[in-house]
Amino acid sequence: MEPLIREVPRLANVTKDISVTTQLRQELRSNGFAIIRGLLTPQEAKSLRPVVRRSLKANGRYLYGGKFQLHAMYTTEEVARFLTSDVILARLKEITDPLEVVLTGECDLMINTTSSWHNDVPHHPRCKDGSIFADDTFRVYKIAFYLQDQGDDSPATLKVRPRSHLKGVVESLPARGLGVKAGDAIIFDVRIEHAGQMPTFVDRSLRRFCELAARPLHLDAQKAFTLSRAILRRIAFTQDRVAVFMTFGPAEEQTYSYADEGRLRHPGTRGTLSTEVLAQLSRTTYNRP
Ligand SMILES: O=C(O)CCC(=O)C(=O)O
Repeated sequence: MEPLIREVPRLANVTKDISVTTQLRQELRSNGFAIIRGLLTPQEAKSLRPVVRRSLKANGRYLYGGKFQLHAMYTTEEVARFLTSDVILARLKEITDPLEVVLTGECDLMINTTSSWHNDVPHHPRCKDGSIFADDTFRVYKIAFYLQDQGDDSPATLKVRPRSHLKGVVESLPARGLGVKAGDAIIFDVRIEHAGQMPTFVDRSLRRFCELAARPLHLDAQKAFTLSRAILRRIAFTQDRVAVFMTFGPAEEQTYSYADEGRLRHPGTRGTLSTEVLAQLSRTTYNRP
């Protein structure tokens, strides 16, 4: 199979400029997010889009006006190859260094879902007393690849409240849109408040209508919402919003317990992967002994 992403010898891709790495880590620690520009070439990002679409078509769930798939790297060979490629892992290792990088196994694909403000730790036991937000040693991150250009002011752009990873849910913190080009990667602390594409008035009305109409007609309301929204998007020539997300952290207890929590909530799914990819996943993904 033709690789989606350049084959780079292990460690050859580590950034030569130590100040770039230091800045990346500082931004993550203090702001709770950072952008790595051009991690993928535009061609690589373009080749990934049909892979994500196919995977979502075969496996995804209708949700929030789009489709969403959990644990995609366990079902889709090309996604697993891409996310565990040396190009990606070497950059993640720069963040977790001197510890090895560990993938938690959370890996989501999405197309056209709508969103609201949230963080990714509401179910974590240390979220209830807020102690997770006071812990500056906590380093669990998500890497997000949006596979189309999204300008700073576009409704499609990921929005974050910088520094909220250390404060919890704080609506008064100003939000910032993270404009990206296809191929850029956004890394964010799983504690940060963030939001994807907000539903418009039309989305909210359509959703309400689908919920009301679905019950008597014995339809799946989420599916009806997604499909009717897809028709509206097509009429308006709106480009699909496609993304890949993966969670990682340093090889230490904080990452392992975050992974355990995730597995309790979403027990894993497994597809048919090649022996080579399975071996790569078991080398890089956390497995509680
Ligand atoms: O749809 C988006 O861009 C937001 C994704 C998100 O909130 C998440 O992955 O936690």
